[in-house]
Amino acid sequence: PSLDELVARQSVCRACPRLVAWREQVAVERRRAYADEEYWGRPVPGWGDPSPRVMIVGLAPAAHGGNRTGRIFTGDRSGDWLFASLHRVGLASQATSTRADDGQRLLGARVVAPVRCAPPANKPTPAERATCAPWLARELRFVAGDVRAIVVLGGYGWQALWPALKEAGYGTPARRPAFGHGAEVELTSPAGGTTLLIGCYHPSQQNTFTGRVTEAMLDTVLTRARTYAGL
Ligand code: DU
Repeated sequence: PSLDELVARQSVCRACPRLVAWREQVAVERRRAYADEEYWGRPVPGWGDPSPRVMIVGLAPAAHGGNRTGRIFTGDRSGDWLFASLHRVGLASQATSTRADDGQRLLGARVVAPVRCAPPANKPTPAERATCAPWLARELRFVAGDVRAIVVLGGYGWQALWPALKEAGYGTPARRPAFGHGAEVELTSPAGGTTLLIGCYHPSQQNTFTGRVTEAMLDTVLTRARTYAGL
């Protein structure tokens, strides 16, 4: 199958009953500001460059963000920070990402969530994370020949990514290093060569409001990924 086919298949997955119920309930109830919009209400696949040098790994779609617009990090506050930074460092064509038809393009980058359905309280269960991992592994395997750097937004993604990396054929250190902002691990790519894994604090409102993560901190990590990847 092609990457397009993989994207199509993952967008109709119904493997996790709790997540299916939640994503659809949110899509019916909606937030007042979006009452007139048709919500996507399905799994949100990876998006961006089909041959990315830089892969960005989040957590899960936001109920009224990706679960509404159908494009990951699009139409939510975390995405406002992420796409603005991607644009500043030259990995996105526009500074904002508001809807699937806004013309935004990622330049050498691709964004993916390890859990593809919006979870209640933004907290997938360990079982849901394990059920979703093969989608991420397949996508990683597809793009492994191009990917040189993987940026992981938050400790959750760091944990979730690990088994998928192994399943995709990456060589990983025996012990998983601790997550931290700017933490780096060199992986052996299944395509040969080295892929750099970099930790980055998640631009969630909790982190941006408190100043735990700043624009400069995001720009620094994304620039490191871009230059390591030869872009
Ligand atoms: O039609 P297309 O150029 O293959 O793009 C499909 C889809 O992927 C569109 O939302 C733009 C996005 N995209 C991107 O962000 N970066 C690329 O390099 C290629 C496509």
